[in-house]
Amino acid sequence: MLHCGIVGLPLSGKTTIFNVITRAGAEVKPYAGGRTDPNRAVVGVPDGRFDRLVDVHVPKKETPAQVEFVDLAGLSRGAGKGEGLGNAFLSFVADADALIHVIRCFDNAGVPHPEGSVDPLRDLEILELELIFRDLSVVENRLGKLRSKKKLLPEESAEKGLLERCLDRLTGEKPIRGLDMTQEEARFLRGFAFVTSKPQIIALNMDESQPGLSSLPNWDTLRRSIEERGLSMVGIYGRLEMDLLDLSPEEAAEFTEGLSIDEPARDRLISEAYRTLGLISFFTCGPDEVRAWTLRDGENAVDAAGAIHSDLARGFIRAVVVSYDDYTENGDSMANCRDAGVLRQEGKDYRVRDGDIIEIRFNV
Ligand SMILES: Nc1nc2c(ncn2[C@@H]2O[C@H](COP(=O)(O)OP(=O)(O)OP(=O)(O)O)[C@@H](O)[C@H]2O)c(=O)[nH]1
Ligand SMILES: [Mg+2]
Repeated sequence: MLHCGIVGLPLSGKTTIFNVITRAGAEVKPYAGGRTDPNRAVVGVPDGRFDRLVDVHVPKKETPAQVEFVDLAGLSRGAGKGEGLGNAFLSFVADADALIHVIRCFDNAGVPHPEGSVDPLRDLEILELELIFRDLSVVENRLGKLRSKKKLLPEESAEKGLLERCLDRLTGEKPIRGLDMTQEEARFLRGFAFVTSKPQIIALNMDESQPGLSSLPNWDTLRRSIEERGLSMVGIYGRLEMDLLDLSPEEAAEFTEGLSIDEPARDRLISEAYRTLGLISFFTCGPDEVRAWTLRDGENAVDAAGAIHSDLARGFIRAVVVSYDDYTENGDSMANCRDAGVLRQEGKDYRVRDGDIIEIRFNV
């Protein structure tokens, strides 16, 4: 299963936000511990379309799409150069498919800030630089090997050219993420598990005393820096939302009065993570089970069949497909959809779209 790693400086609220997302109840401490083993939990992806399909079909079993979240230990200055426990932490980061970068915006005298003061933009840059240093050491290592060879094979010269472009970006203190490259080059680079090429979401962890993102000091500069990096961001009241998990909706409403919480940050973060991971959902519906299945955006009807069962991919004949909107507009019934002419018979190469409702015809 694809997973999203939660990264950030020590004591930025990573475990708190992990608990908000996963309701796992992991231990939250006011002082950074030397822990390296990450907390992990799988969560159902909130999806109004799925909830509606469950309401309509009242199935015996309901299975939402799932993503795993991993709460990593804090990364400190110097981690990217292998100092302290840097290497151990960074190998967990390298394993993740996408990152949620938690940045501390809350002030809390009881929780020391590793840099001595609250400054979100500085913290963003520190972590980014550590990740850049880590990738730089991977690139330099490999380039060193290629450069010491007397004669390079054609594919090795191509690799050298590509890595030199990565080197240029990294020495310019830019992440590999923004490098202009072909799909083939991107696929090749995946083998290096570069941490600065991973999709990233910025989670700004605020305090109840901060009524919204725009109340943060230097908000305009911070927003511009995040936008320039092409990253999406979510504001979250980490500690407050963790405390809300134990309350009834009425009690929670009282607590959140005056704060800019329209939708819980939990749902937004999970949906954003799902999208950032490049995932889409298709649905299967029946009296036994309503289920959301996960594909990578771009996968086809046979991949959809294979997600359900390898037999369905092996004996694939065709997929019977209707979009979510057409389905709901036609009484949530495949038969009605057929009569209305919105049901489609699709072959192996059909590129599945987010929200498709699918039945696989197969023969084994
Ligand atoms: N005031 C306030 N305190 C918070 C907030 N989020 C987290 N904290 C506190 O900050 C401390 C550290 O929180 P954690 O979630 O453990 O932080 P962490 O980033 O996981 O820390 P390490 O894993 O040790 O690096 C705890 O005492 C939290 O209660 C917040 O939004 N506001
Ligand atoms: Mg933690």
